[in-house]
Amino acid sequence: MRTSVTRGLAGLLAGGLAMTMSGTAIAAPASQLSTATNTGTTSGFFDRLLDNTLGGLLGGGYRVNTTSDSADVRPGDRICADASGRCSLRAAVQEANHRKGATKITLRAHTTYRLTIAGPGEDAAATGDLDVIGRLSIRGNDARVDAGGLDRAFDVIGGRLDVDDLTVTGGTPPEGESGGGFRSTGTLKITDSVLHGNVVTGTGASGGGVFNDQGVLKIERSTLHDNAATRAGGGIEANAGDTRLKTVTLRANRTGAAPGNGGGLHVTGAGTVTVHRSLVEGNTAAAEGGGLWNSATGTMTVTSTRITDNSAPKGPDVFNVGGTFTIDGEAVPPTT
Ligand SMILES: [Ca+2]
Ligand SMILES: [Ca+2]
Repeated sequence: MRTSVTRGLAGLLAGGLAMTMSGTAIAAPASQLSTATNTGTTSGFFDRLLDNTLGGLLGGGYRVNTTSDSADVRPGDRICADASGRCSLRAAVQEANHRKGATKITLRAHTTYRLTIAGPGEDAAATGDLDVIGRLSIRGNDARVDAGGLDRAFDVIGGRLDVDDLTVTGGTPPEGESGGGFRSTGTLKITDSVLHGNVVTGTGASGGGVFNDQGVLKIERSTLHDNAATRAGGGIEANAGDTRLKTVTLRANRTGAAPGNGGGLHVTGAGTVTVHRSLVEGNTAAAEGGGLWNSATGTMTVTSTRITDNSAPKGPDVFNVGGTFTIDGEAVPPTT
């Protein structure tokens, strides 16, 4: 806040416009007012101010206005601003993590946001993946987040993330880590989105698209295609927890070769998985369950879903170790 006020006063002295909100002077530096290309017009600037300063202060959320991958200069002051005063996706996530309530982040339509700040193994969204500790929703407007192979895209650490109308690609965490696009120990909901080209490698690496680590995962009206994992769950790995898919396409995801189970989706331990009105097609596993793989203690309930053209040496479409696995009410016996 202090930074903002200082910058504001500087702007005032330089001839910028100012306004007052709750006794705090918020000024528009002249340099920003005159930057027509990126800020639009004076009213564009104030739109941005309303979105990212007042919006942040009042709880209205943040509108991302730069494709730069840049950190917030002062996380926790409620103002989404990198060093150049712009609100990046990373800065918005950092601010959202400091808020108690839910925060809405809106992306520019049809725009690619590429993560460029290396540094995996960091959990405050400052480097590498975008860590979600608070509660936030991202309205993608058909935008795209490309993790650029530096790390996974999103890491939900006990928080809640709702993602809508977003493509997530290029996620690759360090070797041996799970969750290429998303890793979640919290609550993750993905709607009207596409996950493709996310890859996890190395021993134990599972969930090329999504790794639900004992959390709650809901995916609706979305497609996961061409994601890959070394261990299991080319599309999705459910490590226990609760996983619900509705109107989801799992296509051409793959696992291999250690051990290489569950090309489309794999559940480990006593997880609950429901798959409704979906398509599981053309996924590949190096060993078992090209489409869906259920554990000895897992409960997998599949309804009104087409499972076709998947491939694996054992159980090309589905593989059941011995848990409760039903397809349209019919029990799937343990695969031998
Ligand atoms: Ca800030
Ligand atoms: Ca991180």
